[in-house]
Amino acid sequence: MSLSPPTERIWWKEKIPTTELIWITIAFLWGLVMFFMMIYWHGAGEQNLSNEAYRISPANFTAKTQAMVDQYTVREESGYPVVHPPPGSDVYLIARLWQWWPILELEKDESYRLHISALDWQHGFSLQPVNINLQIHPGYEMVLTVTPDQLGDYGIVCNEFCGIGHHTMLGKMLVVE
Ligand SMILES: [Cu+2]
Repeated sequence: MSLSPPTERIWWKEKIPTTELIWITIAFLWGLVMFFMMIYWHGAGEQNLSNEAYRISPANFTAKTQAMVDQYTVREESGYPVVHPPPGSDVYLIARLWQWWPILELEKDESYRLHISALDWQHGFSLQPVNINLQIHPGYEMVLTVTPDQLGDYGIVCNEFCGIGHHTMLGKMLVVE
């Protein structure tokens, strides 16, 4: 069966039925409410990350991360350097096939500038169990000001499918006194 044309030639000038008009009005008003709630929640909802993004080359990002690792590594854990940078400093985390590198050890109630970037392709940063999620792209760094307020070992999983080793892409972040 082929499509048949509307019976009325000027179909777009037909009167809108009352029930449809009511639904259009409700949907429009609700859309308006949600639009302003979006702005309100950004400040009061404590659910949106105020992250910044900058262009950076993978080589440049690697160099900055390596410099931090060279200077502040305190020990090793299963082949990964554990880095304890000074409070207030810039800390770097690399996402690549298939690891989060290095392990960052941060102090409780101190602020850091956390930079995250990918060296190869897209990965998803997901901090567990606090559920902080960011998309990580090569060529861009995500920068967050973080102040960890609870002690513990946090897991970092990749939640953006990135190939055969995706499920093994686990990292760690430590918050200590
Ligand atoms: Cu992945």
